[in-house]
Amino acid sequence: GHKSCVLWFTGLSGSGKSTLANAVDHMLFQQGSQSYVLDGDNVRHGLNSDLSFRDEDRKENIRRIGEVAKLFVDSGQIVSSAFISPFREDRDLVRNMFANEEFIEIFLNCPIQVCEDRDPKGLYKKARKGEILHFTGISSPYERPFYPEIIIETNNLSVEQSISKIVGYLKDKEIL
Ligand code: GGZ
Repeated sequence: GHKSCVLWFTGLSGSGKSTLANAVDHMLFQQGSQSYVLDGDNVRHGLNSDLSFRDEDRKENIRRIGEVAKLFVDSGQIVSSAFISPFREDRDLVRNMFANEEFIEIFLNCPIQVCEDRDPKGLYKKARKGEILHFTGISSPYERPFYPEIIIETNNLSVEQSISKIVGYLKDKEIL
């Protein structure tokens, strides 16, 4: 058994949000917990396909994701959400949709140079050339959280170590 909650991953493109969200999801499945991942693949391309990367659209993106996460939490699941969610105000708006213990903000703290070196989709390169506008960290801001529940330095920790840190937190809070 487990308590339902949101694991709200936030960080730059290439900081490891999708990788960790999927790894946590897999681990939760293995140990019999109900869980689900919300990420660009299933939300940005579907429900939010009308939204761009302008500030106002990112705000609406995050608001809708918060509402969807709430539905999943109400249905008893552990939701892992993997979006840049660059604005503090928008993340706090989502935080306030939930009870205190239900919203767990996980800041993937990774230097932009490291994300840019990884550049799995070549997006940083395009952004530097001005081929992608409003790119987070280059031509659009990222506001780091002041008080995240968990901070993970993804350039210093392996996926396994990162998962252990998250699981440790969840057990500590008696969510798992
Ligand atoms: C940032 C962008 C942009 C711009 C496309 N800025 O690394 P990715 O490719 O797979 O993840 C990024 C994803 C960001 O979408 P989010 O919904 O997470 O952003 S937000 O929370 O700010 O609404 C990146 C790709 O989309 N991408 N254009 N301009 N990332």
